[in-house]
Amino acid sequence: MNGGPSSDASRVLEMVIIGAGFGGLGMAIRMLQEGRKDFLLLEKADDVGGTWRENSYPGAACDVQSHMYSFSFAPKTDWSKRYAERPEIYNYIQETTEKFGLRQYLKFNAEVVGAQFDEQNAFWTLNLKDGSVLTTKFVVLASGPLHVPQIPNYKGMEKFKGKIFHSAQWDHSYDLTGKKVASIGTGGSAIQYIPEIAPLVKQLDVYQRTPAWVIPRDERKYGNFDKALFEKVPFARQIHRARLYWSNESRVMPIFHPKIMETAQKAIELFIRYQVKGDKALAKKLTPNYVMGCKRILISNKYYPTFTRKNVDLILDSIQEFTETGIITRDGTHREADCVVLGTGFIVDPRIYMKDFPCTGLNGRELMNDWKDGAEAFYGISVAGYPNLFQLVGPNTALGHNSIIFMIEAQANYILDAIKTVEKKKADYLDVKPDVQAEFNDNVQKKLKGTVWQNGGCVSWYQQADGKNFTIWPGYTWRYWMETRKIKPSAYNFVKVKAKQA
Ligand code: N01
Repeated sequence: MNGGPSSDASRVLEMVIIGAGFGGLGMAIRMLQEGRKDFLLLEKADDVGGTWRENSYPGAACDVQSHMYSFSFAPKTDWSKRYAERPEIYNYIQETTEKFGLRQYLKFNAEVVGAQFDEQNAFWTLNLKDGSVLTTKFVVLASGPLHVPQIPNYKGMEKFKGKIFHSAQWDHSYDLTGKKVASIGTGGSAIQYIPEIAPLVKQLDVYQRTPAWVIPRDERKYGNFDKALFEKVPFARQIHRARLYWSNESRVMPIFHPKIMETAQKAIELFIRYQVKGDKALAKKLTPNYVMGCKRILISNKYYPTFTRKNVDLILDSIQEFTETGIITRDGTHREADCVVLGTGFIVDPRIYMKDFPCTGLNGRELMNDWKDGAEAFYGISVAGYPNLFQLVGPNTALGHNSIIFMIEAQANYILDAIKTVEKKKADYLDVKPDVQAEFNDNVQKKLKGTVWQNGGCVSWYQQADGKNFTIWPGYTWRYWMETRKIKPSAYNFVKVKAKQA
């Protein structure tokens, strides 16, 4: 920290934003754009970037188009490709951090381990891991839902003498060249690193529990003409962005009508067969038995062909146990491995990954207790009983079809409008009404019924253990944007502390 707003720790800040990924940085920029400088951006690591800092595995790339996967208020005109790879996105995040002068608001190695609302004084107290304490009027949780690696607990795993690491904790000091590698999982991360490491290793065994639907990726690069046009004619870039946006939105229709999706699947089944050079048996193993979209639809032109390599095996038998030198599957086969890569995803349910984060709201209520049946919020942003606390990419606001940056921008605008409304009403805090929140969530769940996200015939991380979908916004993002353009004052209680005490 270079001085900046935190110099006086005893002062109540206007806002503390937790997490310096796309969400936290976007919120911070919007605060500055509104002339609000009394905030801190806390980050548990030592750099910005969130998921794009952590996920450095070979082939890491985005499956949303570059011009959509960037802030509307921080345009980059010279994206190299339709779908950017991790280094370019990470650079964009760094450049945006500098461009908006965010460093002076950032505090690194600052992990928040607890939060309590002080009802008498209407501020939040935040406890940091190093023992320090901050007080703030508003809190924005921007820690993101995909940052705690899910590490499986197989019998005998501790015995394994080789190397094991998770895709989000890639050990770049370990050279995979010429090694026997076992890779577990076939989700968004694995389908990106598998084609990259296959040519390096001696043998790659891919353990697949459930196949993913992988559709073609648009590999086109932007030429110099496009880049110059986007630079010199901002309107041309806006039109391009709008075209990408609406083509993504058009996917919602089949999502609401799984029958339409089943028809689209036929084309992808042909794509799989073509990519594995007509090997019907292999294509069958790689073809999912659930409706496309039930799990995130992935994009790659390199994934399926990897399985035609002589040094790559696709293993469908489930893992029984680890040995000192490899993995035994249920059919009793032992396969040797020098290294095991866990492409096993993340713990997405906040009730699990936030269980050691006490968050105490009005009257001593605990967030994890209020969420015991599932995480819920109003538009994913406000939770009843937790005044002046907001979330980015909270419950039911992740997407299966478009750019999450769009949602983050809508949420940051909403939060700013909420703050302004508190000021306008000369209140000290706002708190969403419990019945409004409950009705909102009933509607979300009703809309999810019948969609591929809820009834696509798969088990996905969109759902909590009892099957309730707690992650996905069920529908068009323009609708979300329209509904969150302004806060609805009638949805909230506005409280003035002094008046209350009098
Ligand atoms: O994780 P996943 P990911 N034994 O949960 C399997 C985003 N992302 O890291 O389907 C055996 O998708 C699991 O099997 P199953 C994106 O939102 C974005 O790949 O549960 N297997 C699955 O195959 C994505 O969805 C980009 O049966 C086990 C895999 O591991 C999210 O991150 C790029 C297992 C996990 O897949 C997570 O992706 C990459 C076990 N015990 C990722 N546990 C962008 O481009 C799990 N599996 C923006």
